[in-house]
Amino acid sequence: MHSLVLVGCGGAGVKFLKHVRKFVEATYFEVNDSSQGIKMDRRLAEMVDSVHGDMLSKIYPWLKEIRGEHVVVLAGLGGVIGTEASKLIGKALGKSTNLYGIFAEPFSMESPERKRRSEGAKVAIERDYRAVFYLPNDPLVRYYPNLSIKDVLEVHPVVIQHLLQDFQRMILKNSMNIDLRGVLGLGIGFGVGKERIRIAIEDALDSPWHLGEVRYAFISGDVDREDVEIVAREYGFDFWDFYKTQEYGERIKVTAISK
Ligand SMILES: Nc1nc2c(ncn2[C@@H]2O[C@H](COP(=O)(O)OP(=O)(O)OP(=O)(O)O)[C@@H](O)[C@H]2O)c(=O)[nH]1
Ligand SMILES: [Mg+2]
Repeated sequence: MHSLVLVGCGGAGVKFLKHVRKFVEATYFEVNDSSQGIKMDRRLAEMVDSVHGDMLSKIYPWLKEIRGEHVVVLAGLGGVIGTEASKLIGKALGKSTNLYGIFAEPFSMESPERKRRSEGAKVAIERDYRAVFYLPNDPLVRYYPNLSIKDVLEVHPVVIQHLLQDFQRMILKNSMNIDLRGVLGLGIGFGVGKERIRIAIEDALDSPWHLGEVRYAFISGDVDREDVEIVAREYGFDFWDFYKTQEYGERIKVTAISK
């Protein structure tokens, strides 16, 4: 298994990390303005844009602790700490590390300031990260009209958990077969019943977070690879893989990645 380093930045990032911890074995770092984990002073967070080169590790000495073959940063964009820490990690580690990001984007009903900060950060993030998944909050409200905002906020941690499980089990080891670069779209799906493989694929295709075309599918569950192959072949994915596990019970899980 590939070793992962997971970094949760800001309130949302730390929250996502707390959930993922129960499911994914990795080295964990929390970066926030609270006393737990790495403490990032708000004042120092606000000056990220003006610090460069050797000064980075002088002003933010904790950057040196974050090292690994594959580093994944989790955050919600739009606030100060999570946004600035994500940019900072990109600037400091992007050239030397396989750096991936999974970012929630703020609701448009939040302040325009948050939107501005989020949009500005995306430019820097896309320059410095190898691959990025944006999971905007807005489409979830349209997608799940019956969920309260509180419940909508709980979708992200679970989706991120599932993506990271597959990252470790199937995605990283197939990095020769998939083009894991740039801005990527995502869908997670589940299926039960007789047609559960197909239902899970359709569910993963039907996501508010896809972009372009769905290129890759990662399928897991308690079935035989041959049965998966029959269905997966019909969809003409550029690449797909299967991981046999009993942990989802009778459910089949599919992670679809688009580009
Ligand atoms: N989907 C989802 N989004 C969240 C959640 N919590 C926060 N966000 C989003 O993430 C953005 C950043 O929020 P935080 O992570 O709390 O902000 P921060 O990085 O701690 O920065 P400060 O506001 O300066 O404390 C918010 O504007 C929300 O849109 C969550 O639980 N789920
Ligand atoms: Mg905060």
